[in-house]
Amino acid sequence: MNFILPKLSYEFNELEPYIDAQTMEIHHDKHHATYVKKLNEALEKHPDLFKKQINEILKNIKSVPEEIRQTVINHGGGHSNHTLFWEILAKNKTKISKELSDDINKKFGSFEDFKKKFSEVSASRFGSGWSWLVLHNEELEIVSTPNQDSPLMNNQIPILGLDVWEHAYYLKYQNKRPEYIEAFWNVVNWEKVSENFKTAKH
Ligand code: MN3
Repeated sequence: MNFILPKLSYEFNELEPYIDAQTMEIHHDKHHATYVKKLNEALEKHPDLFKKQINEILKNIKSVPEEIRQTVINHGGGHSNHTLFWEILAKNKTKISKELSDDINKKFGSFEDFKKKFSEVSASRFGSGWSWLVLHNEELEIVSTPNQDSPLMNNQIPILGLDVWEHAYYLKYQNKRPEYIEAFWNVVNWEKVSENFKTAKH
């Protein structure tokens, strides 16, 4: 069973004006689709891996045959990262669970301090990559990965992720990554992030 491009649960234009429809369409239908296609092509050499979930493969990346490992890191990571990204975006789903809210306050001081630190990490990722809120050894952490590297390879469970590749924002924001990051906070699906946190905890 090949990996497939997941459908979005909202329309391309639904996150306007924060993330524009054209960016969403190209990002999902072209960029993400290409990661899925190249992942499938690579796994044809080792079809046993088709039986596994992509996140399981990434967690155990060292068990992936060396000849395809970097391709799986790039394209399997791309598939996993974008799948999470689409899910944690939405408009008007701002209700955060008490469990996550308490943990954020405990770890970062306040919700505003958390946002500030996450935004700084997102802005300072050099080149292409991602910023993440992860659960690592039962603790929340803000981390950043280059390219399409998945936090799962570092034994971290991603709860929230922000794509800071230029393809995620360049049409609307050009070189102004900080404006894209600021806009992102308006379209975070906190209900889904809370659910991710709960699943990761238990
Ligand atoms: Mn992307």
